[in-house]
Amino acid sequence: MKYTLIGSTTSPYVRRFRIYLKTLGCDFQGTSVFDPKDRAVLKEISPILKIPILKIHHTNSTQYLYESRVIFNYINKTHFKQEVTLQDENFLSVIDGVNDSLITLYLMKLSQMTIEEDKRFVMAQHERVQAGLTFLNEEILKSNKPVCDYIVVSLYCLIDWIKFRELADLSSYGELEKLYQELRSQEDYKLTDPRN
Ligand SMILES: N[C@@H](CCC(=O)N[C@@H](CS)C(=O)NCC(=O)O)C(=O)O
Repeated sequence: MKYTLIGSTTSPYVRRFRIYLKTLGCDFQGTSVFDPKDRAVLKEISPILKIPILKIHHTNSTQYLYESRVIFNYINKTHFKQEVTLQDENFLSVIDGVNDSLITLYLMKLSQMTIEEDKRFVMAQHERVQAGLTFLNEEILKSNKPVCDYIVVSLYCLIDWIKFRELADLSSYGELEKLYQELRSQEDYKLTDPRN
């Protein structure tokens, strides 16, 4: 099976798959959710206009798959067949929850909306980020690290994206920092650094 990953080089969700799909020889097609021309093309292939999108090249047809978790489940079931424990599932839900809230806050900032405001919606995002990062940090402290490769990659991409966009203060999450330092010299992470 041949695949093309569609996404941007700065998205933490897309970065996961640039790493996770590497051994499958997946092509990469760059796009930007902010560029009007790219958005028009994106709309043709995905009504939800979110990246990543996986293009699956079947023998006589192509198919597009949306949503990182769906893409992960499909790839793991089809190729890697790694066990995903219930603890891993929770890890991934928390990583995605924190990621989604930070993307929301980042998009608000780009839209010149204030994210320090005492509004319920904004406060809920900050609360989720803080509770989520605390959960991840404490689980790792208890040696409950994620087992499945994709989830480790997802966690690294989240931490590095927070640092890259300066979206949260990570100084009180020592275990996350330790994990980040342990992994950051790996070739795959260096090659997909969003700063390049
Ligand atoms: N639930 C989606 C989230 C992906 C996501 O939020 N991607 C961002 C880029 S990092 C995006 O496409 N944002 C555009 C938008 O929200 O309009 C997934 O897991 O794939």
